[in-house]
Amino acid sequence: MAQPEPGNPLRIEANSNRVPAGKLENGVLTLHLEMREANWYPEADSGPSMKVYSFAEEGKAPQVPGPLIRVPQGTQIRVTLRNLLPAVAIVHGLHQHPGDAGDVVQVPAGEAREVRFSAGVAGTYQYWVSAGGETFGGRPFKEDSQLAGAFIVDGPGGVPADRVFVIGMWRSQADPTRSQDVGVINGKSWPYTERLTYPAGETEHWRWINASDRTHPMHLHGSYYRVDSGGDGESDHIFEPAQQQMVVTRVLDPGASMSTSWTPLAGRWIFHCHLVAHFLPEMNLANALVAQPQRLHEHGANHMAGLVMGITVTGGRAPVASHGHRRKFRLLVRERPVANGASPKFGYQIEESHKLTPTDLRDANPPLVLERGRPVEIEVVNQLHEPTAVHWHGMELESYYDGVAGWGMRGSSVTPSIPPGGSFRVRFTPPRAGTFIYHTHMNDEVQLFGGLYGPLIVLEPGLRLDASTDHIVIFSREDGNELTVQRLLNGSANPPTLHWRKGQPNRLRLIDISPNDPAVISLIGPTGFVKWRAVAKDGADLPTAQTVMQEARQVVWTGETYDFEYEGQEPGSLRLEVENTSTANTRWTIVQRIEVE
Ligand SMILES: [Cu+2]
Repeated sequence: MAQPEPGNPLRIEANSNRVPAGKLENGVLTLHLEMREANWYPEADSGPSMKVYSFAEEGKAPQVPGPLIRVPQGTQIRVTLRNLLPAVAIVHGLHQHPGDAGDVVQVPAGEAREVRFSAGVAGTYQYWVSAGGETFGGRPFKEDSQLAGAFIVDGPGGVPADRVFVIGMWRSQADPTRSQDVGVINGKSWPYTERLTYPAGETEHWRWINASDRTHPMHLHGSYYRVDSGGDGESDHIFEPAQQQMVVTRVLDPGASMSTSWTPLAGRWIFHCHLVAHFLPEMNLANALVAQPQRLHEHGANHMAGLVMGITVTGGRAPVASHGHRRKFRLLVRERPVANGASPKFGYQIEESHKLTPTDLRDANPPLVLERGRPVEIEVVNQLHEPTAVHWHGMELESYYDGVAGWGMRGSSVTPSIPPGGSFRVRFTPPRAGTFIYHTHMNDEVQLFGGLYGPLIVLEPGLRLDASTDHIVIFSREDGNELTVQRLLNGSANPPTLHWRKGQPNRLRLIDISPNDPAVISLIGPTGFVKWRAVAKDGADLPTAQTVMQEARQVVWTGETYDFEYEGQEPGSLRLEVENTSTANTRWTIVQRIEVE
């Protein structure tokens, strides 16, 4: 058994989840696990470290995430659990799946236990431990937060060529008004997360497991990914082909898993949690461990930290079918006037044919309305006193224009941040019609809270956005201070009454581009929720089997868009309500009245 030298505690290795732990013989997996305190290096291997509780396979270095348990369906599993921690360890998930969340094993400090069970049904699961640290929603987030690992059961047909990624978070909460978190993917935080490299066009399979106490809307830049399964840790649901969704953002609640398929397009992409609090540059160990975290203004690839993966896809890109002249306009990034001492405010204006939209910067940012297949050149003009960058969220474009400064590339050119007074020409051809977002991808805690976001709508050629039937419902939140926070629906805390016509099909384009907040968006008539039909998710039309009529109530997380169709058959009053989820401490609601006439 590996023993730490006095004054030289064991070092935790990042676990890339490629090699299964234990010994598999004659249909039996034998695995000896220890739980012990050790030094964790979530950033560089030579960087700062902190003590956390971790799992080790006996005789080997401790790992974060814990050793990978991966077996064929039908395997018998024998695990010994030796607890070298100063607290009782309550071990979850080491049982047959589907399983019961209440089926746990308690291992007192200094003791060992053995569990024997059969693997159960094929799927993506996890095991995790609570060992006396603080918890949120039952999940630990402090010293015992990294005691978790992937548990994969493979179906008949062998081990597919996939990758397994475990999301972990350690949170200090030294200052409850700020997030002082260390977020890791397979044990490392950006820019130290594993770099993935793939050839274009070959489908890749991933399994993602959320072993943290927080929800993460996981967003892919540059193309869609398919969600093949979704699990809650105890059971895993494999979707029938007709029920698989193509998304750019999928929400992983604490304990949840997903398996995905992705056909990479050439370029340099990121896959990341869309919550600003989970990819801030401040999200590092040095900041997490102090009472007064420092605000950082990092540039290049270091303008992010935490839950970000970088992916390089080699090869060429097929051109998008296009028509018409390249439409050219300018997008001005400007400061909005604010009262002395107030947080800075920013806005976007479109300048096209010598006309500014909106003319008044205090108005909501303009929707960018583009045409499918029509090339566009947008000159982003930075009139701020700090660098900025614009991400075209959901758009399938070349990575150089994708807005991730210091990472996106074309040839040997790396996407620059746009300096104050500078500009950057973005070129792309939208390949599909749908509901997207444009927003800052730089210094988000200031710029996104300050207002740098807007709807990006792509229409079929020849159509125009008819505001009487096509309704953008964009939810956002401005200002980081809890006391002065403004939750906004279409840029307003008190949106004006809308007038719809009876019997007209209406399209509602739901967008959440708040920094960190889920929104429940619903359409309510005199007798409760009305019915609407789902038509698109993240800008991609749903396959017919998924375009179902349903109760008009949708949870939308940061970085998601949903399109619904509603046909008002009767005159009368409706309410469009945006509120937070019922699990939040403080409740808020924004109501917009709709008169159907
Ligand atoms: Cu997150």
